[in-house]
Amino acid sequence: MRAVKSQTLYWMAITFVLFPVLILLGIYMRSVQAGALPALEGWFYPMMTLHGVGMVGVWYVAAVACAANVLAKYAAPSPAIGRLAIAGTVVGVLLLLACVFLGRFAAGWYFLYPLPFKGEWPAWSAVVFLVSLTVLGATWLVWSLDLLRAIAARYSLGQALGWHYLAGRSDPVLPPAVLIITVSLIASVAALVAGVIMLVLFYLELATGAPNDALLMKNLIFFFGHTLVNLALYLGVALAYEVLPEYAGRPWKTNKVVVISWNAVLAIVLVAYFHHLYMDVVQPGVLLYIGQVASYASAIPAAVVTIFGALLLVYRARMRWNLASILFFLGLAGWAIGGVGAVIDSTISANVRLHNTLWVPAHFHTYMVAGLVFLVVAYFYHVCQEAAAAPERTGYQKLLATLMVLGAYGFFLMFYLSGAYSVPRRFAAYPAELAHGAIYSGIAAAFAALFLLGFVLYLVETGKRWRRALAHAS
Ligand code: HEM
Ligand SMILES: [Cu+2]
Repeated sequence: MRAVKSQTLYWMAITFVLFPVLILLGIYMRSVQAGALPALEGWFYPMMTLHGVGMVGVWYVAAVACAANVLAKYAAPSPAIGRLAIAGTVVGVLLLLACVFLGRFAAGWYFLYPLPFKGEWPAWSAVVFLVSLTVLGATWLVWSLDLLRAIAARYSLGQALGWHYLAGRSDPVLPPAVLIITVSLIASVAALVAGVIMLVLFYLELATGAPNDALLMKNLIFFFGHTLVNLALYLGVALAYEVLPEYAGRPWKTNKVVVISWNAVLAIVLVAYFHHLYMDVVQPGVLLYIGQVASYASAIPAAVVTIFGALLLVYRARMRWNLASILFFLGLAGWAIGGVGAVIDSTISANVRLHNTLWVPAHFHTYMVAGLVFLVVAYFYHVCQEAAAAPERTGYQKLLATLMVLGAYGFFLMFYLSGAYSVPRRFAAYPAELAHGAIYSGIAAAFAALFLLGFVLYLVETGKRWRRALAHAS
């Protein structure tokens, strides 16, 4: 338990270093798109790739690390596997940096087949990229399996999924966070196994020269990518279930509705990815309809049940508002707001217009930045503050939260407006017909800088407590 606690502090340090760097890459991209950095335009696509893979990876591991820390209260994750996860992640990140900076690898965060083999970058950089993902994927698979093992040592599968609640029993007591973490880790294993299969197919093609089936590869990559990103968010939500009650002074317990909805999530999350293939006319049509229905359905159990649950928890409660509870609340809101953007985009008749416009980054940045990031940094602060018990400066905390919210939503709004006015995503420079795209980019860069300022203030507030927590832990 102690080892997992100090590992959580190391994961925080990794996140605190990488996130600001990756934000700077985002600001750099918006500046290039605004036409402000013509000399550096050639780096746009390698940096877009690094930003995308880096952000998704950082926030996935940060969320799993928080989940492991929660689990350590109820079960016994292996400290050795925890160390392996840190080491494997560091090696994977170094390989990623090498292929992007030395090889200018630039196939984007989901490196759609066969692009890695067709770009202007040297062949070795594509191989290093695939090896980097293999190291990361294999490490995270082992980590997820160990956390599931720890859960299985304490609960049977049926109990961990809360099925005894459906029969009217509540013994053993299952905290909702453990239920959600179980669901997410099962999805994580499925996603990572699909990722490993896809990587093996890439290697086979490298070895034999025989081409792969592009449609199969696209299904595998989105099953992997969609599922991984989704479950990272669910892990963030699990943290809110675990911690928000402490600030509300009321319990947030597992009940039948919670059990049914999170079991449904497990089924739905695995088929919603079809919404990434609406433009692939060779994909059997029925799967696309399943994708639309599943995308809608996924909003009900998770979001509606959780959001109503959270509102009931807070309603007329004697809330203790500090940086943690504020960010948890904002994080749930951002998750729901981004979800609305996602449901619009997953509607086939709307997707025909919005596909590959900046609407796509608009909605996923909303639930990643204002959802997942807020939830995780809320938890980080909570853990550090618990250990350090330092006096809290409410005014300062409200100020930095305000800066982060204003910066984030201003930045999202520019993406949404661009998407609504048909500006495509992944354009380093906008042609004259899309001159409005460049204007939105410049405004977005300024808002993103505001967000970064807020985050730096957060780091000052949390960093002090982090140091004290580290001193206690060692
Ligand atoms: C908070 C500051 C952030 C800024 C300023 C930022 C900025 C950007 C920009 C400008 C793009 C390129 C959009 C385009 O023209 O297609 C982008 C893409 C992307 N971002 Fe972010 N972002 C931020 C945070 C995040 C976070 C927290 C995540 C995930 C957890 C994330 C994941 C991605 C992904 C996956 C892409 C797509 C890359 C691709 O198309 O291959 N970003 N971001
Ligand atoms: Cu998706």
